[in-house]
Amino acid sequence: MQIHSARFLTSVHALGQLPAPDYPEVAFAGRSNVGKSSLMNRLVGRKNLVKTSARPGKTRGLNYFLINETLYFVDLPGYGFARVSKKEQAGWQELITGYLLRRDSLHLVVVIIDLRHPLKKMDRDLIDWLRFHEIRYLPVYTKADKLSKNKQIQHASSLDAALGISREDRVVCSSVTGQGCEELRLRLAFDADSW
Ligand SMILES: Nc1nc2c(ncn2[C@@H]2O[C@H](COP(=O)(O)OP(=O)(O)O)[C@@H](O)[C@H]2O)c(=O)[nH]1
Ligand SMILES: [Mg+2]
Repeated sequence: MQIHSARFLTSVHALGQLPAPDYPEVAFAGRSNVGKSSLMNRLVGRKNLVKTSARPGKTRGLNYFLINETLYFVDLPGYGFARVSKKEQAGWQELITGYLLRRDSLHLVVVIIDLRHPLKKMDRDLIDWLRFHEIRYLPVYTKADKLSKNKQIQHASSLDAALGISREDRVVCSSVTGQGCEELRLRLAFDADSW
């Protein structure tokens, strides 16, 4: 998939505010600070389309980006951020699960996971939940540039084992070097062909 245009459309804070389902959607999910915004920027080749931040947990709504005038990228609020009240967490939990369960135009959830660490409970919970509800997802292991090539291979196979998947089922990438980003674009394009 060659991305030649990308623009911010809207920020959704309630299911009633979702845009008309005119285009297929790829949602991006991951723990706060995992590098979700950076990866989306890298994918679309724009430095700051999606705001990145050293302060985790800032994105609260579902942020819609229109790609090539034919596809939506949806930036989901990062999970696992402790400094948010329980009530507020429950609020966006409801928004996100409602979105993931009911959005018919949602074609794929890209689940971004930090390659440096063993699988976290929240990542496992999300993937178990997506499997249970038969929602298509693609794990992407990011921040690969922080590890040597050998460690990248080791860590990626541990994550594969923890998730019970094989190497064809995921992508290893880095938003800093761009490693894996072309493969990811191809995977999205490959998926788009079947939409
Ligand atoms: N080394 C490295 N740092 C990254 C990478 N992706 C994101 N970061 C850094 O991780 C922090 C969080 O990134 P951000 O994209 O805002 O994460 P988000 O909260 O998941 O959207 C920022 O300081 C980024 O510069 C990556 O692939 N490699
Ligand atoms: Mg972000």
